Order: sequence, then C-alpha cells, then structure tokens
Amino acid sequence: LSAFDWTDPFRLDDQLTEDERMIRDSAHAYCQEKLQPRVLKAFSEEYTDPEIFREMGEMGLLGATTPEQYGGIGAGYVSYGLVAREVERVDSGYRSMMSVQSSLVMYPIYAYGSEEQRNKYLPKLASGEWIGCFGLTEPDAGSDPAGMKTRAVKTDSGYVLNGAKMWISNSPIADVFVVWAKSDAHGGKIRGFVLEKGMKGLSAPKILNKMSLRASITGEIVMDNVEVPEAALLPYVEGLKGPFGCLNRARYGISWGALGAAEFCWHASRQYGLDRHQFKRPLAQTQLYQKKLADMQTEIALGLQASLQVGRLMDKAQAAPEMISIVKRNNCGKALEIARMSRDMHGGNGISLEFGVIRHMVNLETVNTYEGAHDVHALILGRAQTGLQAFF
Ligand code: TGC
Ligand code: FAD
Repeated sequence: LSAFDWTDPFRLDDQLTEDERMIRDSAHAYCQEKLQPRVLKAFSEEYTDPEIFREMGEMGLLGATTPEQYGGIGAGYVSYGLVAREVERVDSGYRSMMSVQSSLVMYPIYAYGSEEQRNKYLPKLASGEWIGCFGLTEPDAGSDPAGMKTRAVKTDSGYVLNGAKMWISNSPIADVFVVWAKSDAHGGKIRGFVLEKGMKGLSAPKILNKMSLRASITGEIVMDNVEVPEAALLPYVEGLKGPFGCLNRARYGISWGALGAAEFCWHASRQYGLDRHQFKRPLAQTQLYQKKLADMQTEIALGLQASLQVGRLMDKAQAAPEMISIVKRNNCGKALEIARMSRDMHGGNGISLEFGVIRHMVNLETVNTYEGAHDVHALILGRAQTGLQAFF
C-alpha cells in the first residue's frame, strides 16, 4: 500500500491526462495570482471587473471546449471541469462569469448556430473581447421555464421581441445576449435569438443589493419591441431542449466548481484549527474538529470522483442529463454544508470577509439555487426512477 495524500485521497491527479493536468495547473496559477488578490475588494464593493474576461480569454479559459478554428482550445469536458474548480476555489462569481460565457453563450452559438454566427461571435467571445449573457429565467418563470412570456413575432425581415428576463449573469455589461423566446412563426415553440448591445428597445439594468455572488454582475434583460434580423435566430434547435442542452454543460461545470469552493473552506478550516489554540491545545486536536474535517474530506473526494466519471462520459458523448442532476445537486448541497461548517469552525473570525469562508458560504446559496434548484434536481431524479413527474 502506498502513502496517503490527505489533499487528494483517491489520487484524482493520477486519473488525469498530462494535458488535463497542464490546463488545471495554468488555471490554478492564474486564479491564485490574478483573481485571489482582488476578490475581497470586488465582493465587498459589489464590483465586476470586465478586464477579467480579457484575462481569462488570453489564458484559454473561455469556451475551452470550443474547437480551435473558432478561438477555443478544443479541450475536453474534464478539462473544463478542472478549470471551473480552480476558478471557483477563488469565488463562485468568477466561475459564473466563465461558465455563462462558455456553456451558455458560446456553446449554443457553436451547437445551434449558423456558420456565419459561429464566425462572427465565437472568436471574440473566446478572447473575452465580447462578453455574453444567457436569458432564460423570467420574473414569473424560474424553475418552470416553459412558462416564459417572452415572445418573438415574425416580420418581413426578421422578428420583434418583447419580454423581460430576470437574474441574468453578466447582462449589464454584455455585448451579446442569447435569449430564449416563444416564436409565433414556429408554432409557439421556444427558439433562441442572438441579440447585440445597442439594439433599439434592448436594455439590461443591474440588480442591486445582492448578498451573494457580489463579484459577478447580475441584471435584467428588458426587450421592448426589439427588432432583430432573420440572421439573429439560432437555426438548428427548437423547444426547451435548446436551453437545456446548454444547461447540461453549465450544470456539469458547476458540479466541479462548487467543490473548488468547498476545498477552499476545508483547507482554511484545517489551517485555522492547527493555528488556533483554545483550552491549551490546537482546535484541530479535538475530536469534534477532526470529525468535521473528515466529513469535508470525504464528501469532496467522493464528489470529485463522481464529476470526473460524468466528465469522462461527456467526453465520449455517453452522459445522461440525470447523471448531471446527481452531481450538480449533490456537490452543490455538500459544498454549501461544508462552507457553513467551515464558517462555524472559524468562530467569530468566520464572519469576517478576511477569512473568505463566509463569502463562499453566501455565494454557494446562489449556486445551490441557479441552474436548477436543489429540490428541482431531486424531482428530475425522482421522475427518472419512478416514471412519475411531480413538478405539477
Ligand atoms: P420536460 O418536459 O422535462 O422537457 C421538455 C423538453 O426538453 C427536453 N429536456 C432536455 N433536453 C436536454 N437536456 C436536458 N437536461 C433536458 N431536460 C429536458 C425534453 O426531452 C423535452 O424535449 P421535447 O423534444 O420532448 O420537447 O420539461 P419540463 O417543462 O417538465 O421541465 C421541468 C424541469 C424542472 C426539468 C426543468 O424545467 C428545469 O430543469 N428547471 C430548472 C430551470 C433552470 O435550470 N434554469 C436555469 C436558468 S440559467 C441559469 O441559472 C444560469 S446561472 C449560471 C451562472 O451564473 O453560472
Ligand atoms: P422558483 O422557481 O420560484 O423556486 C423557489 C423555490 O421553490 C425553490 O426552493 C425551488 O426548489 C422550489 N420549487 C420550485 N418548483 C417546485 C416544485 N415543483 N416542487 C417543489 N419545489 C419547487 N437565469 C438565467 O436564465 N440566466 C442567468 O444567467 C442566471 N443567472 C443567475 C444569477 C444569480 C445570482 C441568480 C440568483 C439566479 C440566476 N438565474 C439565471 C436564475 C436561476 O436559474 C433561478 O433563480 C432558478 O432557476 C430558480 O428560479 P426562481 O428563482 O424563479 O425560483
């Protein structure tokens, strides 16, 4: 038997290819050197630095799975997950910025777009010159996107869009808007449209006073008679499977990302327990503290193995959406529990932003809710095993 590495209990590192390790290590270096030093200020001042998109683009972290021909690096889904884990080790908001651009904007343009749309948008999104957002959720349609009210009405030269999207990551600073609407010309089916900043009637006001994900800007998308040409329609998908195809990828990335945040909290708790003495010994020398560290290590190690397996299947086009629901739901739920536990283990210091754990804790409240709330994924899994849908 070989020695035990407490940081990598199941030797995840050995299960990666050399290319995957290289991508992970360069993402880790960028995140620790460039993102970690600015996150406290960004979070406390609720400020999103658009320059981060440019930096991530330069590092090849945007749309990593997109073929090189369109500006990506043609990496696999395991690499994409490893990047998400490194970015979210710093902050869930930064990972949000990256995953929306990659999975929710670049992916649909690549998978459902025309060659003209791919060539026009993907290279500039990959470099971070353009920022993208994805509008599915509405004020009255969150978990139930089929209830959306946004409409596209056919005109001679294209479509007119009316409606409002709510809780949209990146929207106030976005150049490119992938928006989903029910289209009268397609029998009321949901279709995707690519809108651009500056179109008449299109606005994206910022949502203020968020207590979570404060380093990632969130807004609305308001469409008041926005006229778009025919070329704005994503031609190759129809129905809810369009947005869900994107969500599959983003949810999978989040399953890795949430564990990056959890790892930060776990490592911080361990170090805090070694450094802090009470009752004449380190906190880490108490049974209760060690049990908590063991629980954190176990859940993170198990979750990473599960995400790795789903990623391997995605790379072989053999992953089912329900597998993604398992890892998105479980890893987010466990990460949130770990962050809450870590906050407690830091005592009074745990409520200070200086220690990072309460920031991760409040961020993970969002991560547990968006891209399918924890209970909504339970219903997807319940339906898959009983054949009975319990949504309504
Ligand atoms: P349902 O009847 O189940 O399905 C309708 C059609 O969609 C297809 N489908 C899928 N296709 C691909 N992948 C999936 N995962 C799919 N799930 C469903 C399905 O086959 C069917 O196709 P067709 O051809 O037969 O029409 O739809 P439903 O209306 O009953 O859906 C229920 C439910 C709960 C599963 C679904 O609506 C859901 O997942 N709700 C959660 C909504 C959500 O995740 N919103 C995310 C918004 S984006 C976001 O949060 C970004 S934050 C990112 C960040 O900042 O990082
Ligand atoms: P609701 O659907 O109203 O759910 C409220 C509660 O009810 C939840 O606990 C849920 O689990 C529960 N619930 C719902 N239905 C059922 C049911 N049938 N049975 C039992 N319980 C149920 N959306 C985008 O389109 N693009 C984005 O970029 C984006 N970014 C976001 C960024 C942030 C910071 C946040 C907070 C959200 C973002 N969202 C985005 C929206 C997000 O996807 C939704 O908030 C999420 O899908 C939940 O929808 P809702 O908020 O309307 O909650």
